[in-house]
Amino acid sequence: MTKIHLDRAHLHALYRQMLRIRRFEAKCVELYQAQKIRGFLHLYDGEEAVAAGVMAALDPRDAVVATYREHGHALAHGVAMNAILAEMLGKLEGCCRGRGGSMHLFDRQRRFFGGNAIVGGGLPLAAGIALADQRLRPGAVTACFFGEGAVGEGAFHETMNLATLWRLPLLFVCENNLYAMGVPLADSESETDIWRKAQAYRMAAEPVDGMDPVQVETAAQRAVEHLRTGQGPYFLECRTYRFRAHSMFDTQAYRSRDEIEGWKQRDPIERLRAWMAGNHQLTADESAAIDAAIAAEIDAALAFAEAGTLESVDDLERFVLMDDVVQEAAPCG
Ligand SMILES: Cc1ncc(C[n+]2csc(CCOP(=O)(O)OP(=O)(O)O)c2C)c(N)n1
Repeated sequence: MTKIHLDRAHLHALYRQMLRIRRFEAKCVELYQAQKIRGFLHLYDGEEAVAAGVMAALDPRDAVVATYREHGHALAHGVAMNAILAEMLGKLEGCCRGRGGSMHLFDRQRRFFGGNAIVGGGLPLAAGIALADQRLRPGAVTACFFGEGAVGEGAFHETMNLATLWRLPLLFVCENNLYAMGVPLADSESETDIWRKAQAYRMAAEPVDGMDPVQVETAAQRAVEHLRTGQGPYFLECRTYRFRAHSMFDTQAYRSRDEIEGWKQRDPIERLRAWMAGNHQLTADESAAIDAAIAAEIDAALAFAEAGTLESVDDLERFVLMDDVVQEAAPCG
């Protein structure tokens, strides 16, 4: 049976990771409003328990594929905050030389394979990575995160089918936040218990409270044990909610203030903080120290990103042809 060690240090690590993501994104909002971050910006507020909980069950040999709402996944899988923020500011020092931006974070050495702007686009990629790992890195797992909006895509069903057929070490993590942009789940899906779709593909699957990092991690540990022992793919439907707009501009006419406020009562960060404080697991001093460490990390990342360089226009055609990529890319981690 899967057990996680809920000692003080582990609880603090889960809390710190979620808060780090939340505060990092709050800084991104400021930078966006100051027009230092351009383009789209999709925030993960409210959903942090999913990335923090799943990543706590993974280790560095494992691969991660995510969506355009992926700052938290990249941070939690070990991509450096410096490189992420520099990327978002379009600087050469960014994890994709400033060419990817917010939606396309990528770090081959950390095995973080995007950042994907196409809904459902990460799923077939994840299947390919899992297939390669099945042969080249036995025991490694690929975790693929996607929204419930992706489950109407053909690529979702094709990937599910092949994952079971080939017993791929692939962890499907559906982040069901109830809305695909402005479309409520019940208006687009005949089966709103998303995890049940996996049963049609004979895949192990379960729904999870995505507002609770401990429950997410426990389920993810169960899944990873199953995957590492070659028992085929696993599907987690993490039920969660985004507290903010889909992207930076969205009137949110599709949901009520009461609904948003109701979900905010279940804020994963605040709930864990209150539980730890009430159970002698977090003192005021410890909480202040976590706050200060996160603030210092963000300040340092911002200084690094702002001091970075914009790519020269002369380099515009580099990395367009495969020869440049092969010759100049860093060795695979
Ligand atoms: C193939 C494709 N179709 C449409 C879009 C436009 N689009 C961007 S985000 C989005 C909603 C996706 O919702 P969901 O998968 O639930 O993820 P969430 O944004 O809620 O995290 C859509 C339709 C797209 N990016 N790709």
